[in-house]
Amino acid sequence: MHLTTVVPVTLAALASAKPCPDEKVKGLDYYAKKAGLQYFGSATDTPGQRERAGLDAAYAQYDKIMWGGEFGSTTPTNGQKWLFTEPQQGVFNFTEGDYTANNAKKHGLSLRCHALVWHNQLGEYVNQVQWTPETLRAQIVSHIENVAGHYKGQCNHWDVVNEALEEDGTYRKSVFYNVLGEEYIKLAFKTAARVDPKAKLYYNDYSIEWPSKKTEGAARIVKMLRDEGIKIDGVGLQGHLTAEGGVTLDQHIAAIKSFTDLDLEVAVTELDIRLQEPATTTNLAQQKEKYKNIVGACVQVKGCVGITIWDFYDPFSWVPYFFPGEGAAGLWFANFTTHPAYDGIVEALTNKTAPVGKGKGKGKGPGKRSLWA
Ligand code: 9MR
Repeated sequence: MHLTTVVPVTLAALASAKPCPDEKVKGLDYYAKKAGLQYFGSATDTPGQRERAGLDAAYAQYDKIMWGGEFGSTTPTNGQKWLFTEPQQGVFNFTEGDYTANNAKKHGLSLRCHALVWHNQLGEYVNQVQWTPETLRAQIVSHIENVAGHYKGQCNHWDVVNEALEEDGTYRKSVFYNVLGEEYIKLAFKTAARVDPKAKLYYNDYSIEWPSKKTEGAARIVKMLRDEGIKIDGVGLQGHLTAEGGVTLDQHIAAIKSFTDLDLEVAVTELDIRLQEPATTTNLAQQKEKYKNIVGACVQVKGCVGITIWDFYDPFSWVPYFFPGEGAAGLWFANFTTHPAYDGIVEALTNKTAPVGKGKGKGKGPGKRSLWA
C-alpha cells in the first residue's frame, strides 16, 4: 500500500473520531452520572416561547451550553402543554414541542415530557365547553392518545398529571376534577400507560419537596392508582424554591424517601431557587446552600433518579414575571458567568455521604449507586 493512500484515510478517520470519554464535557450531567443519578437536565423552549424576547445575540452561547454536553436531559418548558398541542378542540400542533424533542434527539439528551393533564395553559375551550362526564372523558382520552401518541418512544418520563393538589393536600378544583372527581387522574394514567407503555409515568407537583399535607396528598394519589392496578412509576418534585426559605437537607431527604419507600422513583423536575433582587454575595451564598441541599438529598436517597433545572439561563426564567422583585433563580447570569450555586451543585454531586433509603436506585439498580470517589 502506498503511503499516499494511507495518510488521507488516517486523517479522515481522525476527523470523524468521536471524543474519547475523558474528553467529555465535565459538566453537571457528568458529575450527576458519576454520583449514580441517571441525568442532570435543563428545561428549554423554542426561542419564541422563552420568557424574554430580543436576546437573539445570546442564542449561540445559550445553545452551546444547552446542547453541548453540560446537560444530559431536557424538558420542553411549554411546548408540549395543551395550549400548544391542542389549541382548538381536535386540532393538534406539535411544532413547539418538537423543537425541544428533536434537539434532544440530535444532541443525545434524554427527554422528560411535560405535561398531559394540567389545569393551566389549556386551550380556552377546555374551560368553556359544558362537559358531561362522558364528553370530558372522551376529550382527555383523545388528547392523551394524540399527544403521547405523537411522542411515543421519545419520552423517558411523562408528567401525566400535573399539580392536582391544593396546598392542604385536597384536590384542586380544576375543570377536570369538577366534572370527573379523582377519576380523571385514573383515566389519564390508564390512557398514558396504554399509549406509551415504555415511558415512566409521573405525578408532578410543587411544595412537595418537604413533608406536608400536600406531600401526603401526592402519596395518596399514588396509593389510589396502585389500589386499582394502574401504572405510576414516579413522583416529580418540581423544586421551585427560595434562597431565603428554611427547607433543610433533612426535610428534602424525608420527602423524597416518603415516595421511594412506596417503591416509586423520584425526580426533581423543575428546579429553580429564586432570590430577592438584587443578587448579593449574601443571597447568592444562601442560594448555593439551598441548591446543594436539594441536589444532595437526591444524591443521598436511592430511587431519586435525576434533576432538571427550569432553564439554566436567568433571562429565560419565568420567575421575575410571576414574582416581581425576585429573580436570578437559575445557574447562569445574563452574561453567561455561573452562579456560586453551580459550584454548590458540583459539591453536592461529589460528596461521599452514604445513600439512604430502600428505593430502587433505578439508575444502576438497588444498592448499586456508585458514589463519587
Ligand atoms: O416556565 C413556564 C412559563 O413559561 C409559563 O408561562 C408558565 C405558565 O403557568 O408555566 C411555567 O412552567 C410551569 C410548569 O409548567 C409547571 N410548574 C410550574 C412552572 C412555573 O410556573
